[in-house]
Formats: sequence, structure tokens, C-alpha cells
Amino acid sequence: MFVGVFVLVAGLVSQTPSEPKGSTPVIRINLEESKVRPYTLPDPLRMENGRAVSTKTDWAARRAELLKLFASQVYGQTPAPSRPIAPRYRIRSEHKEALSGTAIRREIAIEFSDRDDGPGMDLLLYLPKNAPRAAVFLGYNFSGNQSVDLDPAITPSRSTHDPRTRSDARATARQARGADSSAWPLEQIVARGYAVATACYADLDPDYDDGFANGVHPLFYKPGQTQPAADEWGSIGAWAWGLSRALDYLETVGEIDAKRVAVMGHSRLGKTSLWAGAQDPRFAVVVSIQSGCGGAALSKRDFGETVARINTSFPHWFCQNFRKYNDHEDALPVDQHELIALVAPRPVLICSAAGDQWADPKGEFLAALAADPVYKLLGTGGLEVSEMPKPAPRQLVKSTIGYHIRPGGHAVTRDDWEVLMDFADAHLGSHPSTP
Ligand code: GTR
Repeated sequence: MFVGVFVLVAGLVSQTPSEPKGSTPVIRINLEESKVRPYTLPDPLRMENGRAVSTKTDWAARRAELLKLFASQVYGQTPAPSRPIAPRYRIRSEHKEALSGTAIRREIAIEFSDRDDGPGMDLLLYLPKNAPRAAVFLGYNFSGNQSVDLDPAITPSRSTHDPRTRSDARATARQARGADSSAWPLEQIVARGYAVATACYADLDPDYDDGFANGVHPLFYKPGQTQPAADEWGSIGAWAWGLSRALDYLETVGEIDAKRVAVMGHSRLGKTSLWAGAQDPRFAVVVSIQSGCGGAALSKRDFGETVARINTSFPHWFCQNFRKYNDHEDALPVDQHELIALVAPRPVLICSAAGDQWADPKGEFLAALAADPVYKLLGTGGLEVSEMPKPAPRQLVKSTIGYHIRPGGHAVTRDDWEVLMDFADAHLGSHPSTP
């Protein structure tokens, strides 16, 4: 694991358009608290023109301004599609005795074009029998629907048919049936009366830098366009868009309560759930798990992954404009506390892991804390602690801005799900449990 401050030579992995060919960017990475340089956060309650935001009406204007800034400078805006998109829903299977008879399992293909071979997304849905009109956890999986459970009847997600990932032995292991089941304790979730909906994020956009030739981006190109413009979406933008399309579908399902959908995600998918929740107010609760840089962690605090590093390792995640802030986080007009504030007044839960210093747990907590004044202005109470909780003994801060840190590393565990459900119980209403 990394210790202290060090530099990374990014080599040929990525060069931003402004860098002369042949240059090797040197990226400073700090993992020591004492070496964090002073930084100033933008005030979420002050308009760009300096005017103070002191009423709910003022906040509506500031919110619009912040959304625009995150869209044009960080994640990229969602462009208008070249032709109207009218998703088609096709139920591919239904099993009424799933998870030892406690749930109905349904598989739904959502097609975004008039072709059946994509782009589209394969949604896997579990409906608890113990809770009519259940609240739902919606989140992407990394490696295909078949990876979330050993059940041989789950149809592999279409994205696993990508020849580039199939040829990679590690990816193949990750895509095996049930390979990621520890992150998706379905029986445990359903037993507490929650529905679960998941799809593979790569259905929306495969997670590699291919110039946005596949996934949903081409549906949005204007005639002659082959790549998103500098202020248009990267992969995170497309993944976030897909979560809203999944929610569109959930709104048509009678057995669940689509007004009680918690959107959740881990790591890059935690960045995605925050951006989805910021843009789409229909998400009733937003959960980020160890989302780190570009997620819940402050960018201006130089601890762990930096903007330059993330744009180098993953040049396709954000919009091209975000590269302007490589090694210039001070110039960013926004920081991630304002992304959290964009969820206000809805409940948002930020989960960290003490062993995941790369994601900067303290920066995640400080972002949650710095979002508090917006929640307070809107009358919802915000974050009820001002000191960062310790990883043990377990302390879930359940206020409207929630926070949790546990020992251990970068993963989603069964215990994390207990935390998510305790938070959801507090904010979405409790559910009957299995007798
Ligand atoms: C890491 C990346 C993080 C985080 C993580 C993940 O390599 O540096 O920003 O997103 O991947 O998604 O697992």
C-alpha cells in the first residue's frame, strides 16, 4: 500500500491534448495527513457573482448554477439525443420462488433503440414477498448480473459478451456466476423488506477508453459527431443516465414504491450514484460507498487519488474539461461537498472504509460536513455530528446527511448492507421483516 507523498510518472497512459507529445506528466500523491496543503472550499451558499444564498428560492438558483458547473466542468452534460429515445421494456423471465421462495425474480431488457442488440440494459429485479409496495435499492454491478448470485438461471448481462473483456482471464473470473455475491447479499436485503434492482454498468458504456464508439454515447451524437464535446459526458455521465432510465422502468412496476428508491454504488459507481442523485430528484435516497476522488471526497484536499491521477488512469470517466484541473484543483469552481449538497433536502449516506485511504475517508467526511449548511437552510437538519466518527465501535450517523466509516478495505460487505438498510429504514420507513 502507498505511504507518504510520492510521485507517479504516468508514462504513455494518457496525455491531455494540451501536453506536448512525449512529455511524461508527474503526479504528486499524498497519503500523509500532516502533509495536506491548505485549501479553500467554495461556499455552496454563495452565488458565483458573490451574492449570499439565504432563502430556499436563492438556493434553487444556486442549485441550478452548481448543476451546470458540475456538468460542464466535471462529469459533462448529458446531450440531447439525436433522435428521441423511447425505451422498450421486455420481460425476459420471471421466477416466483427465487431466494428460497422469499422473492420474485424478474429479468427485464430495456432497449434504447429500435434494435434488440443494443444499446440497452439488462435489469435484474428481486421483489420481496414480505413487503408489498417495497422500497428499492437500485445500483449497478461491476461484472454482470450473473456475478451477483450463484443462481444458474440468471441470464448473463449483455456487456459480458464484449470480446475485449472475455479475453482477459481476470475479467472472466470476476464475471463468473456468483463471483460478486458477497457484495450483493440478496436474501439478507429481501428479508428486510427491500426490493433490489441491478444491472451491469458496462451495458451503458464499457469501462475502457475507446473514444466513446460503443455504449449509449453514439445515440446522442449530432450528424457528423464521433466523440463527446469537451463539456459533454464521459462514462460516469452515461452510467448516471442509465440509473435514471432504470428508475423510469421501476416507476412502471406495481409491486414496488418508486417514490422510495435508494440509488447506491461502490467506488466509481459511488461517484455515479452521487451524480445520478444530484441530477434526478426522483431518487429518494442517495448512497455512496468509498466513492473517493470525483465522488464524495474533496478534490481540493490533496490526499489520496488526485484529479490528475484519475484523469490519467481513467481518461474516459469525466468530461475533457475536467482535465484543466489536473494539478490545479485550486482552480475548480466547485468541490464535491457541493455535489452532496445537490442531493438536498433528500437523505444522502456517505460510507467510508478506514483501510481505503486512496479514497480519502476524511475528505469524504469533510465533504459531508461542508454540505451541511445547505441542508440546514432547507430545514432538514443536515449532519448531526461535527467530529468524524471512529471506525469502531460501529457508529452510523443517521441524520439526513448520514455518515459511516468501518475498518477494512475497498469493498462492499454484508455489514455495509446492514448500514444501508438501517439508514433506509430511518428515512424511507421501516418494513416488515421475515417471520
Ligand atoms: C480505483 C480508482 C478509484 C475508484 C476505484 C473503483 O482504481 O482509482 O477512483 O473508483 O478504482 O472504482 O474500484
